[in-house]
Amino acid sequence: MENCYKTAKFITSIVDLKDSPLPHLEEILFVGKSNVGKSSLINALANQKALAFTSKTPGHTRLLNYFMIDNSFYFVDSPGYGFSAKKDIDYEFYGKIFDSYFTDNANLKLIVFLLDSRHLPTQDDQDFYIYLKHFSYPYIIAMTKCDKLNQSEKAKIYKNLDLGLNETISKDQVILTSSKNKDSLGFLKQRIDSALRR
Ligand SMILES: Nc1nc2c(ncn2[C@@H]2O[C@H](COP(=O)(O)OP(=O)(O)OP(=O)(O)O)[C@@H](O)[C@H]2O)c(=O)[nH]1
Ligand SMILES: [Mg+2]
Repeated sequence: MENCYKTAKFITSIVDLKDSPLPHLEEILFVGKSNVGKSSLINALANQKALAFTSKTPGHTRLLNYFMIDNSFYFVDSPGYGFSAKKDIDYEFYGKIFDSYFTDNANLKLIVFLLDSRHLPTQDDQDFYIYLKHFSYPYIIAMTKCDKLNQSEKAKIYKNLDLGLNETISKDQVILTSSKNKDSLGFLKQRIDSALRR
């Protein structure tokens, strides 16, 4: 199974969907809490070290960053929520960016919603999950940093996955990933490819 894409190139950064790059192509969005590993996952899937900038300090990515993959579609990296201690500032900032991005975005084929596998979902995670479900785009949940878990911790992930809606999240909505251990990325790539019907 191929784990990575072949080519990847940074295209542009935007804050409003009306500025999305030409040509308009299908898009895969990566969202999740600050520091959860969005940029790292993009790099790992694209088999590059520093395509999307990663950082130990949360709040690194502040715009929607478009990367063209295999000359045929875009990965979109996004700013992580839960960074500012002042929630109202956070809500205004993310509200503007994501409301525009999620409104009538016909090119958005899949949302990859990232959660840190080492922790229970936070209030911010639950709030964002509920918000993104309003828009009814297809999504999957990628648990990140699974290289840090042992087998029994991995098995518990499904049980502990409370995203605040009292719903049962089916196992095939959830993919265990690690940007360090790329073996796990084949399944995610498969899901992305089928969302793009490639
Ligand atoms: N062990 C391990 N560390 C990871 C993994 N993915 C990311 N990290 C580390 O987590 C930190 C944050 O990673 P980023 O990819 O910058 O996170 P981000 O979600 O893009 O963060 P923001 O842009 O601030 O929202 C970095 O120190 C990464 O090296 C992983 O799969 N395993
Ligand atoms: Mg980032």
